[in-house]
Amino acid sequence: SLQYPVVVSTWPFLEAVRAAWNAVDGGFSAVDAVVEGCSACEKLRCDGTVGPGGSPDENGETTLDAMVMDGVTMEVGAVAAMRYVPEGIKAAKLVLEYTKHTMLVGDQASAFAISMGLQGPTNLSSVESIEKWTKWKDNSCQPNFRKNVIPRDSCGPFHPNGPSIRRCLMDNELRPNEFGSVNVGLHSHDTISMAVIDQIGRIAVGTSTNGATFKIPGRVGDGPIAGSSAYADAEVGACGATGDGDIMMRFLPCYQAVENMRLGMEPKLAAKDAISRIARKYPNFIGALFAVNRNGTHAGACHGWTFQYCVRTPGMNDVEVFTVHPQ
Ligand code: SD4
Repeated sequence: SLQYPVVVSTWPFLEAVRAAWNAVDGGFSAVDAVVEGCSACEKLRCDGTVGPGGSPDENGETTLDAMVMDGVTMEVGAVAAMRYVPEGIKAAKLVLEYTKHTMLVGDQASAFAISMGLQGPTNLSSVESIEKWTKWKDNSCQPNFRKNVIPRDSCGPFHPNGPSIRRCLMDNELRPNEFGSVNVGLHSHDTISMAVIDQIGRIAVGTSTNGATFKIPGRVGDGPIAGSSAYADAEVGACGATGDGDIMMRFLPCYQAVENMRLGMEPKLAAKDAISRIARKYPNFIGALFAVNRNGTHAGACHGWTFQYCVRTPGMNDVEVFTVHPQ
């Protein structure tokens, strides 16, 4: 039997799911409910890694990556490395709704969002983000390189206006993993990726994140990439992902999971297969995803950490949290 509407989100972002649920239960479209849900997370600064004031880059600056996708029309709107505008998912929605483009980046994304009426320019730093960055640069500051041959001896030297930062670990102090890559800052929860099936079966997905903590300024992860952090096709279902976007975006895991379901796999197997394809090449990667089919059946899969996602369906009194262990 059909279980509409449905809201699914990465991590126990209960308030975000409640906001999306109230919207979709009140008759909002799947796309609009996704925007409501992700906006709630941005306002609450979920986990300190979504929205303004969250995780900073090497220069101590907070930026936003966000994306929204309509699984009926397959339209996508995304913003990447956006500065000075606190509402990432609303900016993404403006790209989807009012332009013929799919993604805008950097300061031009901010300029577009402000020109379309969003609040800004405002500084996206917070007391917490500055403190996080200060601790990092004074202690564990580690360059985001995977080889020891880069002629770069401090964090953030490519940013002309960047603060001058003390020297990071010496090259020979880098601790590459067995694949030669140095892990970037990944905290336990970093991205909201949300899927909504509305009352008439339309499906949409959205994501919002500050991206990888202490990234090289300009780095864009999986967050704004359709098919990677999230994907929706109303004929099939949807997927949302979280984790090491630098690795995950090489595999388009959410596209894979949705295509797996199209070929007949249940959400559980579809999700597991999408994760396994990454793990076979990168046994140390950290990531997770949920998959939900158009009937509202949902499942999760993860690698390298324990994952939680949360769901609200008509049969539930409130949001329920599901825990998934590495396979
Ligand atoms: C990124 N995927 O930018 C995000 C970070 C994340 O859980 O989801 N961490 O790589």
